[in-house]
Amino acid sequence: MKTGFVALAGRPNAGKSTLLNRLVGQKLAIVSDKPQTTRNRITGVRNFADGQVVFVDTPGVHRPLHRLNVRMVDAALEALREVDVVTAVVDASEPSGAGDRYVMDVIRNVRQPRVLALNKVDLLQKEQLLPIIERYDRTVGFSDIVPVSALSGDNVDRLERVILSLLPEGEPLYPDDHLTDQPERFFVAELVREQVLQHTRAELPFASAVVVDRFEEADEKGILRLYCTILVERESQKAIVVGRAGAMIKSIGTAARQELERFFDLRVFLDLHVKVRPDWREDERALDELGLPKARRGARRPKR
Ligand SMILES: Nc1nc2c(ncn2[C@@H]2O[C@H](COP(=O)(O)OP(=O)(O)OP(=O)(O)O)[C@@H](O)[C@H]2O)c(=O)[nH]1
Ligand SMILES: [Mg+2]
Repeated sequence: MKTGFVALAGRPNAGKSTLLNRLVGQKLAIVSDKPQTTRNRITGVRNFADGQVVFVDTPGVHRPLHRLNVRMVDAALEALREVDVVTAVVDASEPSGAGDRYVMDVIRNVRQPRVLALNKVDLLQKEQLLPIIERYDRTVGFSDIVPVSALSGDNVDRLERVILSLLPEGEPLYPDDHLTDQPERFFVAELVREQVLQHTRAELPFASAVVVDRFEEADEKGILRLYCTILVERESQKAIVVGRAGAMIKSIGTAARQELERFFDLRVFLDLHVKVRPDWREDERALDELGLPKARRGARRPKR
């Protein structure tokens, strides 16, 4: 049996979370077309006939302008030190620039075997692919480079075989029904935040966060009751999230409730509030309360 931890790392918006969900076969990480969607490490376990892989989705590596983003990038860099195999995820449909070079400098310096998942190949012509593969092969050097589409699932099975071949031998780390390390509350907050991201534009997606105030287990009618607060930084942002006569918060709530019902396979009552917490992105205490990972410099790999 092969077993171990595999990080999915790369720039914001490369498709890491889409790939995690595809690899695990379940929606564990929220996805959006805006960068910096993922703020925490998210684990997802996949069992194969010949092994068990703990995939670790990470926040996109970018130049951090707020304390929130410092924590996000730290969490990603730390994950790279803890895993057995690093999978760099690149959006092959985007021209490579300074951000890409920065990430590749980080990847070049990891000690573990590294694989490149060239993602979004559904947006490319076949003949565009070869020069990209050659460039990464020449400039970074990978054990393997696998073109994939996380969206369609195309070639993801090949990526899985490559990753398994690079993992150490060992017994499974988790029982085979263990899917993730994140608690249920985490998924509640994330699924609500996903709808905030989908319904808003410009600064708002970056300036909002979700706190679960109360999580009431399903009652005898089978209804799960969830009470959440959406944090924003300014009154003007609150006005947008609430919307005219509450129209926006209502449609965020309806969409989030449907996602939550699918996730928990239960009927859900969802209560949403909007609260202004000025500059929460710079506020270490707020970030702690939101469960954003504290930088643990020099942390060791997870216990086995
Ligand atoms: N066409 C296409 N789009 C994709 C593919 N994979 C992801 N996307 C889209 O790319 C966008 C970003 O996807 P995410 O999975 O959120 O990207 P991420 O790397 O996790 O982003 P951060 O969490 O912000 O770092 C979404 O709109 C996805 O639907 C793919 O293979 N093909
Ligand atoms: Mg993500």
